[in-house]
Amino acid sequence: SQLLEGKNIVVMGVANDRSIAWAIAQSLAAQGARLAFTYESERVQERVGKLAATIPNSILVPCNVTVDEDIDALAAQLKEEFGVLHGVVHSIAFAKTEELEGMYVNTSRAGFALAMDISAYSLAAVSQRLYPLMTEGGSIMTMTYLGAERAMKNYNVMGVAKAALEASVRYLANDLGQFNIRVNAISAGPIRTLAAKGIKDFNSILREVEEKAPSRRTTETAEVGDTAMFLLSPLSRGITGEIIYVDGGFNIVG
Ligand code: 0WD
Repeated sequence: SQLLEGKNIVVMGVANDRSIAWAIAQSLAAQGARLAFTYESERVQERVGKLAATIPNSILVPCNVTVDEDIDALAAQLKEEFGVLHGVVHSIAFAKTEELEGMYVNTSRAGFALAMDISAYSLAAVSQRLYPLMTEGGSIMTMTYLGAERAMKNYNVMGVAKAALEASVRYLANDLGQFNIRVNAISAGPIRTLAAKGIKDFNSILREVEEKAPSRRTTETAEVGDTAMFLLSPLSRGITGEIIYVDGGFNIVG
């Protein structure tokens, strides 16, 4: 039998077929989940729509997480289509490319605010409006990176935003536990995606992982997908407020 049969899950952050959210969607669909995909803007609607169309029974909803009305509309549409919601996949981040190189000390006020808004606050904004639909309990998960804990070259303001995101995971987990809703994050090793393109010198980051990680190779999106599936499934029912590493063990070495 399938682990997510009868479960309704919203997947936020598919940009293309290399997106981590897309691999997560594959793992969830393989276990029988019914999926809703959100897309940021008309810019990506067609691309995300084509991908969503390959997953039977899925729906497609617009949602720019910087716009409260969009998240309100998402909640209303999910209530109408699904009735009950069981899971949320938050796989969204953004910072201006000029903030992702050079010294963090040069971060602008506007760049800081934007990175924080899209990459950290959005998890709270989405959880706030969607947890009332999770009347049978559920699981919320997000994506983070080691740059939250360590000052890593070029990651800069995104590292600060991820630190806020990880703290947010703990506060949300504490708030929502009473409703049988768990909140966790996956800290993934570096993966070549659209978002990674914004980070300067990404190739050398991948090379360092191949040299130093216990696994001696880089992380694959499918590995993140399967761990996300575990976090969305009852198998992880004892886990909340946690950051789980899917990085081939890189975080345990130098
Ligand atoms: O190495 C990596 N790729 C890692 C990524 C390692 C560890 C963590 N992560 C995180 C990212 O920080 C992000 O939180 O995983 C998450 C997903 O990132 P991804 O799959 O690597 O990147 P991508 O395929 O670009 O998906 C991120 C998407 C955006 O894509 P673009 O490239 O168009 O900015 O986040 C979405 C958008 O689809 N997004 C938004 N969605 C709604 N509203 C918004 C927004 N305002 N802004 C960005």
